[in-house]
Amino acid sequence: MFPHTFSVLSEGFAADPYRYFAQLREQAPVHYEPTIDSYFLSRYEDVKRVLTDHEEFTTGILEVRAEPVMRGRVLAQMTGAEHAAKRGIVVRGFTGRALQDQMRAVQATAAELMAPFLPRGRVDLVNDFGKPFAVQVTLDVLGLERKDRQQVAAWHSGIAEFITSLGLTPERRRHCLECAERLEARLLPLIQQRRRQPGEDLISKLCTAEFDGIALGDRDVIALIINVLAAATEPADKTLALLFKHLIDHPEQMAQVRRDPSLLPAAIAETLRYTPPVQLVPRRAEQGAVFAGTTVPPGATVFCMIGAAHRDPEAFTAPDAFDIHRPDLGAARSFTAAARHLAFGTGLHQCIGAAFARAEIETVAAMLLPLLDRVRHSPGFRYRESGLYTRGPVALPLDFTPRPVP
Ligand code: 2IO
Repeated sequence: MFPHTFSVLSEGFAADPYRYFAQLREQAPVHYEPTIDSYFLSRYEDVKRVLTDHEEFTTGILEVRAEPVMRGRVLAQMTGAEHAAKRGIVVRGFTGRALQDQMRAVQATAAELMAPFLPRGRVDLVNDFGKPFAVQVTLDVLGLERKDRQQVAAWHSGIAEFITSLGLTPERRRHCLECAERLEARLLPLIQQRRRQPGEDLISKLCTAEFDGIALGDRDVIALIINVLAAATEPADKTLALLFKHLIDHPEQMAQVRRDPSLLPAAIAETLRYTPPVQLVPRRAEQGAVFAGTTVPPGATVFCMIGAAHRDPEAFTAPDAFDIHRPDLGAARSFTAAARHLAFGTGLHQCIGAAFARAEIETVAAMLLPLLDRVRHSPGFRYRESGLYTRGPVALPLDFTPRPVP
């Protein structure tokens, strides 16, 4: 039957894509999906090639997949001197002193959001904690007001839906574009104000920074803000919940991490390998290409299947095992350009927020682990994930030993 009746758009694949990855890599490593006219690559080697050969495989596809909701061009679409200069500006917003301040805000936010659940001994790590946490941290980084959280969360959902969907109805598309337009209208006066009176936040830095004599215009700033909003928010709650799920499901490794918190970066890196929250990365095959004997035509849309590549036995030994000690993880390099896993992509456009993401998840996990004593799945819970592009638990209800608010 496979691969003729197989579809990445099927209910079976949506329920558990991991069940299909081996067959895909072996029997349909270049899977064509006719209704969306796109090719899905599942082998590590092919995915790596697409992400590193910038001449053959470009980010041109983002003109249609991202630009309409980013309201301008994002870093991933740029190349050469412009890319280097503007990337430099954004990097400075996420390193050194800035990163230290951001992590202090992460701690304060995590403590505040978890407090009401501590005496109850029960929390849904996705819906009670992770989602508001992810949005709040992003607001703090950008310097947006806390009272806007619900509104920004709603706009974020629409924007994320646009970027991550494989086929939108015209109605949904209109809704997503409206979210982006409303957010843009909110941001414009704010940008004018920060240009006059800059603070310590990322928006102020984007407004005032110069790199090699290049400064950012309003269009650039808007697109970068919306990009940071989506990229910092969308995968964060998923990564945190997946980390806790895997550690709860592997009690021995949970005990080791509790005893020795210096293992946390490896546990986070292995979570990103085992279950990457961003499952798909799109590119355009400019001249066409041949993968594993299958030809992809010029101009074709190809999706790199990060989750499938991470389970490729050619790349990782015993890939279906969660093991924070695996020697081929390269834990020390996992949040750098030398990472073996591809959860942050690789090559020229590798995630600019990788170090921030690591610090954020490490900070919140190091805080929560001692607070959530004997943490376990709530009785009767049936685990479910959703999302083909970004993917994570629908919910993660946990029980733990109740305690007074510290
Ligand atoms: C708009 C899927 C949220 C990014 C794109 C250029 C977004 C870009 C990504 C990740 C996560 C998103 N692509 N971050 O895959 O900035």
